[in-house]
Amino acid sequence: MATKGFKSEQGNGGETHQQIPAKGPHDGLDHLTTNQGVKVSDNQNQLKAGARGPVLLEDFVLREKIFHFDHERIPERIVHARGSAAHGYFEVYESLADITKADLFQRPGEKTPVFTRFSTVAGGAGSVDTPRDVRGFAVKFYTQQGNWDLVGNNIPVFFIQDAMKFPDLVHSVKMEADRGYPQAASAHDTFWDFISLMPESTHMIMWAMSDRTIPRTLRTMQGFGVHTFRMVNAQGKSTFVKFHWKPKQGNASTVWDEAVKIAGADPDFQRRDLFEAIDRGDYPEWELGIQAFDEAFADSLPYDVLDPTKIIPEEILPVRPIGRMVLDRYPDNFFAETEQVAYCPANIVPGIDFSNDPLLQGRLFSYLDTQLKRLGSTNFHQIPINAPKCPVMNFQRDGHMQMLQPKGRANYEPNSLSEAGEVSGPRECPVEGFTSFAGRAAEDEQGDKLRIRPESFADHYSQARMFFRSLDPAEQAHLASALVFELSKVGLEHIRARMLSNLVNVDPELAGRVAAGINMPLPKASPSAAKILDLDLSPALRIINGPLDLKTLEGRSVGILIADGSDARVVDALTSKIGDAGGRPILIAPKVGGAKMSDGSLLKADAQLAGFPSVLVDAIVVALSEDGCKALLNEAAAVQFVMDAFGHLKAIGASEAAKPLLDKAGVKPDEGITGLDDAFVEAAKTRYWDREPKIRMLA
Ligand code: HDE
Repeated sequence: MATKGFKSEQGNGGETHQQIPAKGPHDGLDHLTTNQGVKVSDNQNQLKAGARGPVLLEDFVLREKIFHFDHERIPERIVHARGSAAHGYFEVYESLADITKADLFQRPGEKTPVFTRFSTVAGGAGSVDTPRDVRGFAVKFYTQQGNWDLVGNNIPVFFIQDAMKFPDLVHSVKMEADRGYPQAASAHDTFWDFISLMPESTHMIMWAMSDRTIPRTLRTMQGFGVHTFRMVNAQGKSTFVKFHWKPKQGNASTVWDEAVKIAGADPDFQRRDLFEAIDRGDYPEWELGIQAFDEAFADSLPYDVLDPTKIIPEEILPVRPIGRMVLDRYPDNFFAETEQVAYCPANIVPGIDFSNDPLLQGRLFSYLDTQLKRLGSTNFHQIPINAPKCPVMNFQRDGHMQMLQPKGRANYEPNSLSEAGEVSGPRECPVEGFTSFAGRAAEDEQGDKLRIRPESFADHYSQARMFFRSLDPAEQAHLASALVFELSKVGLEHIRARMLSNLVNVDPELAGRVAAGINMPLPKASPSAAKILDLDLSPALRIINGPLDLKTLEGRSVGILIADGSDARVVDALTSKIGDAGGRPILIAPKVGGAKMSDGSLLKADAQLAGFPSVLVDAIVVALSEDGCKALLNEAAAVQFVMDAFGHLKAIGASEAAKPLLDKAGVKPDEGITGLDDAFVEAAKTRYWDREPKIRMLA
């Protein structure tokens, strides 16, 4: 059968193509090309022998396109695979010349560009944003002296004290080896088996089970450098430092049920939030602070500052603010920037140095190694997102994907290849070049080769106890309930029992609550390698009623439920008041096209009710007429909208006519339940923790 072919206006999208104006060589339009720069005439059809005939191998346009597509993925990060990032700047407040010679800290007001990536740890790159998990908080400072990476977390301590245990920790938390689940969750046997056998993880477990690991947004979490680092000044004097990032937006977390529901409603909730905040000019900001101290202070503490399972409470050593970071630009391309960025704790600049923290020392090896695996070439530093913004000059050459074309003969040093017989090319700089802090090794910092932990790392429980006892009672209940939830997912009873024994060391009352929650007898305390101390409490560790629990609408969102018959004037007035208070009103209606208001006008909605549950906002307004309410009483999404807002302890402002819906959703009056007036705008600035014991059986 002879079939005539038709040219590329046909096929899928053929009609659209017909509408595109014909392009000629000088028409000023951008033309598709191959990667060799050859213009492509037809991007719809393979090259065939006849209209219905076989495809020809010589179709280099097709083969190049498919070849490139086939190789689009690179290995995802083994940990911290799922992340979101943004560009911005760091601005230093005052000169820190007294403690560091690092160039970025010398001139007040000077700005240094940064690229910051936030991540979860356990899940794959395609996992959800809101599992219970630690968050990575990695900042690349592109300083004039080279890149400095502060690769931290949103929790100031870590699970383990020695890099030797990291692969074991990560294997235990990732999906189980035989069954391939659960993804992005610590609530399973292998994790708790490992944890219960590693008492050094107990302090971190307190943080991991607290509200810190279910942050509301990336903008509302703290960051920490975790390890003790050093700053070194021009005179060579070293000061120990711990780094802290404090969000200007305040600290805010979700409740667990909410985090779980967000995962279904919007798996990209936190990534979207970061993008949208930057997009509307509400730039997220953090203050960088340091706890600076000397050896004598370190020696005075009842724990070791080289032990990454310990903090120095702010009440003992206040955090000195040194600058601020503003994130004001979302990446142009997710893969090129967020995926290819390569952080490395070994990237430091003159004026900053390491401590002997054995976990930090292990990390110094790992990251470079992982970059080679992921990015496939030793030249990954040439990728724009990784490239320093200061000159890079050396005699390193060649390698996969070399982007540079060095000129001349000299590719070694020393040389005498210049015409005058002098060295050609860059040379070392003893004055400004990086020199490691030499220090003087203490007795226990030298000696025989040993695989040993210092005795000063032996206390695994005192700070865990301090953390738990410092929390607000509502947070303590969340923490205990999280332990109950996680251990309830553990099948092997001996693991649960062993974990309970460790918890007795933290706080017998906590252990009792958890034991009751899983209905198991409370075992005896597990042996402790060191005496457990009752350290002074640190209220600065709280989220709820803590120093960063800002009662504010700034940067927060309010979902306003409207339907046919809603009062346009009331909705309008409330919308402006929410906006005036810095909040973001989001109109939600049964149909996205909008609702017909009582005055006959059509008010367009931002979101459709069935696709926008109240977990996606920080407070809700139910602005319904009698008829509107009556109609929505038969809409499960409306009942659930209100029920969840109540259950997640959010403020609810409602019209009189909406009362039947509130009743159906089980809403009981309290301080957070208001009318549609100014009282709502005030109420929406916080959550109602007192409501919780009335609606949820917490441990
Ligand atoms: Fe990491 N970690 N880590 N880590 N880590 C990685 O590097 C590693 C640790 C942290 O957004 C990997 O490029 C070891 C502590 C963040 O790209 C890998 C040890 C802290 C990120 C690696 C630790 C972190 C990573 C995987 C124990 C908080 C994501 C991909 C010795 C202070 C950075 C990569 C980003 C990523 C190794 C412990 C934070 C495999 C061996 C402690 C925020 O190299």
